[in-house]
Amino acid sequence: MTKRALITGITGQDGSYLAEMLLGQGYEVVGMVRRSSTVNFERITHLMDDIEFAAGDLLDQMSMIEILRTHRPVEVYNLAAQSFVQTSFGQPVLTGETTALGVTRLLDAIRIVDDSIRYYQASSSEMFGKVMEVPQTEATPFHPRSPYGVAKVYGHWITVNYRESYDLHASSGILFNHESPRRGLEFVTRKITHGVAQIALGQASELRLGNLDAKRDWGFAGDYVEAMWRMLQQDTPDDYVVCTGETHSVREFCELAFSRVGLDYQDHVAVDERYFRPAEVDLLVGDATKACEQLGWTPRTSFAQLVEMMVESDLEALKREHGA
Ligand code: NAP
Ligand code: F7E
Repeated sequence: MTKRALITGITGQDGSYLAEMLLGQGYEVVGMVRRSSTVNFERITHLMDDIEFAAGDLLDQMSMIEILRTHRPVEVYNLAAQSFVQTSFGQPVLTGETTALGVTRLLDAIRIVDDSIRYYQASSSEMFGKVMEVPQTEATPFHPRSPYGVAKVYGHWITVNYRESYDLHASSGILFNHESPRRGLEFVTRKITHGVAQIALGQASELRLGNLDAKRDWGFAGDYVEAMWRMLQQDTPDDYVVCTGETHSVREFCELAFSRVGLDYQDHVAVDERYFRPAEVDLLVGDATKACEQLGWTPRTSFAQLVEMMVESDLEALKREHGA
């Protein structure tokens, strides 16, 4: 029988890769989208004929109850969030409403409409924040460093709570940073690769960044959505760290990205305090042993391959745009 999955956040980076993967497996995919004054479907243009869209918002519980009643999914992937850490300092209440309370609204909608639905929560390595141990595992205590991180801790624990209170098949993936050519331009990796492409093509000369010493465990989003799906195929719901186990600084990312086009990052990168955060997460590096052993999941894309893929994609896109 064909399985139907609901994805919230389908217009986002991960939503687009997950939709592709599920459609490839024969799923019917329903994507929840919120109203906006302009269309925002760039990442899923190639899937428009295959996805069914449903209007809803994490801020509006009735809209989600209605979607569940109408579309009757067997799996729900909650990827929607205010996901940019920097913005969460400027809009902490909106971030809490969406990224924290939005999770309760959706879990409650599931409990009311059909408690047999399997649920995936997009938890985050930002919950580890000021890290209590290296590397971070499912057992590492949380110490978030931003309103976004705090909201994700709430979303994580309410998912655990609904699993324990109402026996929901609800799992959390504690995903470390994952990137792709579809990453939003405000995130550091894409900002760098887009900037490198502009500089290489003579469209810019400088790239202004914040803290170059922050270290992240960066993987490829296309690999990570597979882990989400695997979690919901388990008999028992659980929480899993998903990461590469390698960490690199923003500076290293710059070095490699600029070197792909034969340039030295030191000639083009300027540090700009506007991009510093009130509290920083200095180092993230995870241990995905549990996901590897229980889900049979491992990342396939290396750091160097990821950087190359993103630089190449931005170069191609800018050349197309400018008719080169
Ligand atoms: P993203 O590109 O920023 O996408 C976020 C999605 O959420 C978009 O589709 C956005 O819709 C939607 N959204 C925002 N507010 C909403 C609301 N009130 N109601 C309904 N939809 C709303 O994020 P991503 O990188 O794909 O990440 C997916 C999820 O994983 C997020 O929950 C993120 O916090 C989490 N996460 C990401 C990473 C990572 O490294 N990428 C790591 C750990 C966890 P619009 O297009 O309309 O704005
Ligand atoms: O920053 C530093 C910045 O914004 C990474 C989200 O997907 O992953 C993401 O959150 C690091 C930080 O991602 C700039 O200070 C330096 O230390 O790319 P980012 P993030 O904050 O790690 C987690 C796992 C999520 O869950 C989030 O949703 O890079 N950095 N200079 C900069 N960052 C940005 N954005 N811009 C700069 O110019």
